Amino acid sequence: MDRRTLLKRAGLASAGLLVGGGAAWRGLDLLGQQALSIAYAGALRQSVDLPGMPPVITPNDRFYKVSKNTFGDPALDGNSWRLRVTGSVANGLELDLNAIKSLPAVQQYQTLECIDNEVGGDLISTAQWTGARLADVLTQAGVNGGAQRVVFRCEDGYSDSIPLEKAMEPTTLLAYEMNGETLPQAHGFPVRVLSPNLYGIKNPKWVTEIQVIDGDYRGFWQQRGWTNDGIIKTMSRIDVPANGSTVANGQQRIGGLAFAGSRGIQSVEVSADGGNTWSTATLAPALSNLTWVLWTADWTAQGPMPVLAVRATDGNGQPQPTQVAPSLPDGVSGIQHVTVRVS
Ligand SMILES: Nc1nc2c(c(=O)[nH]1)N[C@H]1C(S)=C(S)[C@@H](COP(=O)(O)O)O[C@H]1N2
Ligand SMILES: [Mo]
Repeated sequence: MDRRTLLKRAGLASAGLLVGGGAAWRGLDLLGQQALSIAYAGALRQSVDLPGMPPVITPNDRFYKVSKNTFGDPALDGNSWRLRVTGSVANGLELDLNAIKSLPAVQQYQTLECIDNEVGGDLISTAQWTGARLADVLTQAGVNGGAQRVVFRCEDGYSDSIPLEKAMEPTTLLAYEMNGETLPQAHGFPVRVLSPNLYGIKNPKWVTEIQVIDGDYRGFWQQRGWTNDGIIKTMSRIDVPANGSTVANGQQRIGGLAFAGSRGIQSVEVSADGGNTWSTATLAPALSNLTWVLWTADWTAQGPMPVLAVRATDGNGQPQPTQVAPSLPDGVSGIQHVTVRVS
């Protein structure tokens, strides 16, 4: 079974962002969930006021879900759960959830994107995460000289790895909270790894073992032909107007999002003539340099069927790759086109 079939069978590829009603969600969250942290509620207010745009933070129950587990995800017990640190370390460790939570807590806004996300797709979401630095755990274990990679093994038999250098970055986390709530089961309860700038495959859920190794490692998806680097490609998406919708002649707004891992977005451009001419969009402030940015642009709609397009440039000045590529082996590239009818 290929990856897409696997995901489709699990019925998960379609569980993504709410399309439409972004503003309504924002209102609901601000009024309905008093438990939300002030920082979270404040950040949510930075959502863009244009019907059909996603909120800048994705509510937990709207966050995209992907796992290989067709017949159900692990349901771990937070009390008996242990995280073992093994391999090329001076002291092997066995930590419980309290030990992880007693380490200095880091809060960060970060966008996750599946490597199987299509051009214009919805397997991308943003949350405020809370967790411990993986570096703190590795330092406690004492990584041996010569170690090269860190392997994560999970309750569902999933595994993947990242370079030791990446593991030691202060933004690589063992996360146990999502948007101010206990990490939901579907997202890896009790602890998942967050590796900013790397696709979802490198962000393992239900992690039970961290193994430091000297050599290379091929994880679950690498054994099935997928990349072992997993660096997020710069992407951009049009949310408003929807493909195939009808808009009124005259002044309109286009809106969407753009994401470039931890590189940030420098600029977004939109085209209303299928990519012949481009103009600069307005960027909403990003919640952090690890998140997507929301953008809008004014547009004078003229008929009969204009084709809109979007492209982004990352924080290093690198334009989004426009060459059409499939998701296998290292993520799609290409430009999204949206065709509308002008009434
Ligand atoms: N243990 C485990 N972790 C996993 C997976 C999995 O199947 N098992 N899927 C990965 C993939 S492909 C993605 S895109 C992200 C999705 O995270 P989310 O469901 O919290 O959005 O989890 C990753 N971590
Ligand atoms: Mo994924």
